[in-house]
Amino acid sequence: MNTVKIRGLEVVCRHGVNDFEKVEPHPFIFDADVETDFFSATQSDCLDGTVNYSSVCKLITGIAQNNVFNLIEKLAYECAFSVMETFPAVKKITLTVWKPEAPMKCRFEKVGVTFSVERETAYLSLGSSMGDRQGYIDKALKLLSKERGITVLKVSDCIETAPYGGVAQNGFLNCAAAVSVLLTPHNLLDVIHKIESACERERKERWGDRTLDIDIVFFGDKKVCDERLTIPHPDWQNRDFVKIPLKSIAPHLVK
Ligand code: A4P
Ligand code: MG
Repeated sequence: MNTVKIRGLEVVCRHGVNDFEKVEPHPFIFDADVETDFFSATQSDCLDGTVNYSSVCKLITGIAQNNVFNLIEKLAYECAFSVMETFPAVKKITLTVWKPEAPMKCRFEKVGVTFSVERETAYLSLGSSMGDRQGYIDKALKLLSKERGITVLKVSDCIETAPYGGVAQNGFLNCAAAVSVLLTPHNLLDVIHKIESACERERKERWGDRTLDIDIVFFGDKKVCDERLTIPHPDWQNRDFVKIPLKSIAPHLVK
């Protein structure tokens, strides 16, 4: 990956937890590493094949000037997310906000925060075996697409599947979805749990019947293994209810 670098972009604006900081403009300094594949621009010598640093600076300046936030964390998040949402060719941004005139009674050069956002394609497996199964899956896909930082790219057809694992009794409706995400795997899991709750999911027994279950099968080529999350999903290769829908939208992932 190649990097477009911005250093020392100064914007005079109004952010801070104190009331006077929201009134009196003061300087903020932005550094950004914008990762994108600009090889085609090296061949064409045209701006089309890269990310225009002037447009990125304009976007950051506008967000900083047109909002009033308490925290530089929030300012960094809004700027980083907006760059990712505005420039689809950006794979990752690492953005630092410095506040050289933070109101502190001590000598310091500057304080700041760094926030990173990376674009990944994740593959989800959705299943329902209770109530209005198609309704729950449709609602889940709608809620996913409403979430900031998630774009639903592709959805497979739903298939009827027999319960797997010996606990669930009902027939399942299963499908797979490809989503572009600007979230970490754990942030995506939190969103999934929120959507499962909105679809009346109750966790009574593991592998039991459920209104909605969403599993993260892949998250780019990242591997995760901790007490909350295992990616790739550990058992996906043994499950036709995952493999068949997944193969229809991402044949390269399933042999
Ligand atoms: N967790 C760990 N890794 C992941 C991941 N990659 N994606 C953790 C999502 N969650 C992950 O899940 C339990 C915990 O797993 C989560 O809190 C999360 O931190 P859960 O959804 O609460 O419980 P569960 O779904 O009963 O357990 P599990 O292990 O996720 O089971 P599966 O693999 O989802 O299997 N038969 C058919 N035909 N179709 C089905 O869709 N589904 C299951 C459930 C059984 N039989 C089925 C189907
Ligand atoms: Mg599950």
